[in-house]
Amino acid sequence: MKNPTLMIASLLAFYSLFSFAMAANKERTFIMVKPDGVQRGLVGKIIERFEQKGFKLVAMKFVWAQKDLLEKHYADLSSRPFFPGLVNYMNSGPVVPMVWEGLNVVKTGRQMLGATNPADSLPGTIRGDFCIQVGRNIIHGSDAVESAEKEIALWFNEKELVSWAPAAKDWIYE
Ligand code: DAT
Ligand code: MG
Repeated sequence: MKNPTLMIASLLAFYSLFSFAMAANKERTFIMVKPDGVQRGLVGKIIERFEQKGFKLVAMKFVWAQKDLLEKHYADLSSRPFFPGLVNYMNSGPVVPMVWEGLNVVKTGRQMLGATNPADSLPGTIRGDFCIQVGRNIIHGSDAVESAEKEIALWFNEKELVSWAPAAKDWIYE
């Protein structure tokens, strides 16, 4: 390629495509094992699903969440009749909030969780395999990139989001 302008333009195009792809791989979602998942000893199995898929763990903690945090987390549902019961259930024991990162992790994460009501969750999904009723559906996952950002900021501060490169990344992404 003899034309320097063309060469620079090609390099720029390559670089922007490359950084676009890299940014896509950095999508994040908020996943939380609910109190029933913790009490039933399913934390390890749930983490395993996300790990074995190839998603990257960015943050995790073990907390007994206060009601005001849970009310904020589920603020969109505050007018629903099941809201007080939902907050009580979420406050009935410790939970495991996590941040997972990867290509399309929000949508794929929701697919891995299965339908909200375990009666409709397909076998092979987390809810489909491990629970029976909507009020004991063991896991939360963000439903959109925007809600994921809000939820991550609600449960974690910037310093708790760990920056690291998994050794397997070049074997997960082409
Ligand atoms: P999801 O958790 O799949 O995002 P959601 O945001 O609509 O579902 O509701 C949050 C939680 O509230 C859900 O995981 C379980 C509970 N919930 C939802 N609908 C319910 C209902 N009709 N009766 C009882 N609990 C319900
Ligand atoms: Mg939801």
